[in-house]
Amino acid sequence: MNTQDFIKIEEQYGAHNYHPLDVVIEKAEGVWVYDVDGNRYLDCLSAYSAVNQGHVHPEILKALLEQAKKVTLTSRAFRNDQLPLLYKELSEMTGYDMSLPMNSGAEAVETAIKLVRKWAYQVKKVPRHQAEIIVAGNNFHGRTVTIISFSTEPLYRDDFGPFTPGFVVVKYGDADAIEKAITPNTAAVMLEPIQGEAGVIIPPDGYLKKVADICKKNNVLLVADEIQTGLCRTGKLFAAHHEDVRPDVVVVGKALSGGFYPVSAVLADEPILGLFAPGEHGSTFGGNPLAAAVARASLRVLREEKLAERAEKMGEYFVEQLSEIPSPHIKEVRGKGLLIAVELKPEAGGARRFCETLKSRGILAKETHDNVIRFAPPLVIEKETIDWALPIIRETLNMP
Ligand code: IF1
Repeated sequence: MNTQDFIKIEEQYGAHNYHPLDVVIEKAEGVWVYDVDGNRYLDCLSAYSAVNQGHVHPEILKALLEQAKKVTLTSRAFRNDQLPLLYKELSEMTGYDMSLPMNSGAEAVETAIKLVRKWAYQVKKVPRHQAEIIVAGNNFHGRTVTIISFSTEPLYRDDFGPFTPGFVVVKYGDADAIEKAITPNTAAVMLEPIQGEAGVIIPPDGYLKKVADICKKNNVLLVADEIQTGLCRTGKLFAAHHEDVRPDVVVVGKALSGGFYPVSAVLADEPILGLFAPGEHGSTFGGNPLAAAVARASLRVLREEKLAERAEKMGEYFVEQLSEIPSPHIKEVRGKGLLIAVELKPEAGGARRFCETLKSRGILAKETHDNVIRFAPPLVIEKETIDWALPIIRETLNMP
C-alpha cells in the first residue's frame, strides 16, 4: 500500500478532526522520519515537542521493552515499583516536593485546576464553588470541555458548550491586566510561559516575573503550563526559569515520555499537592509502571544528553540563520531554544503552502494559525542537519 491508499482508508473510516500533511510515516529515528513510499524527512515538529529526545530513543525504547515484559498496569489500587522512583527523580530534577501523574496533557491541566480550586477552598478560604482562575487570551491548554470553556478560539469551542464557569480571560503579556482581574476569590493564574499554539508568542521580558510577584502579593497561585515549553524545549528545564520564576504549580506532559506513551504530571510542593485526599482524584492508567519506567528513562536522557544546553545552542544558531534569510514573505522570526516560529506577512498567501513545499523537499513543519510556520525539531538535532535544512528553507521562503 502506498501513501494514497492509506489516506483513502483514513478519510473514509476516521473522524475528520484534523487536516494533516499528506505524509504517511512508517518509521522514525532521531530527527528523521520515513514515509511508506521510502522518503526521508527532517521532523521539525517533534510531535508538538513530545519527542524532544528524538524519535525512538534507544534508551527509552529499552526501558519500555524491559518494563513491558514485567508488568504494565497495576492500577493505583495497588502500588508498583516504578512510580516511587519516578516521583523521587522528578522531585530531584525539578525541585518540587511532589508530583501527581496523569496521562494526557489536558488531564494534567484538569488536575491542576482541581488542585488550585481545592487550595482556594481549604487554604485561602474562598467561599465554596466561587473560585476563579485567571487565564490568558489565545491560550491553549487542551481539548476537554472545561479547558475549552476558557479558550478564546471559536473553532475550539463554538459548538461545544455549555461551558464550565470560573475562568477570567485577560490579555496575554500584560501583567497589569492580571493584577486588575484579581478578586478575593482568585485561586490562581494559569499561563503558558510562551504561547505555543497561538504561534510561539513570547511575552515581553519580565512578564512572568511580574506575574509571579503579583500572585505572591495577592495570595494567588501561579500555574505554569509547561507541557509544550518544558523539559528543555526552550533551552532550560522549564521556560519559567528564563525569568528565574518558580511557579507554585507546574504542568508537564509530552516529552515526559519522549513520545513513547502518554505521560503527564502536575508538580508542586507538599502544602499544595498534599491537599488531595484518597479518592478525590485519579486515573486508571495514571502512574502505571510502564509509563513510570518510560518517564524515568525520558528524564534521564534529558539530563545525560544535556538537552537544555543543546536546545539553547542549536536554537540560537537556527534563529540567527533563519533571521538572515532574505525573503519577501517573512514578517518576523522569533524563538526561544528550539521553539521557533517564522511569521509570514498576511499577503504571503498562508503558511500552509510553504509547509507543503517544505514537505516535498524533505522537511516536515506545521503551520499554526494561518501565517506562522513552526520549527521545533528534536533537541538532539546537530548543526550539520540545520545546515542541510537551511538552503531548503531559504529557497522555499523565496518561492513566488
Ligand atoms: C492537538 C497545537 C501544540 C499544549 C499545552 C496542554 C496541551 C497542549 C501548552 C494538551 C497540547 C497540542 C495538542 C495537539 C496539537 C498541540 C498544539 F496545535 F494546538 F498548537 F502543541 F502547539 N498545554 N498541544 O500545547 O496536551 O492533552 O494534547 O496531551 O491537536 O490538540 P494533550
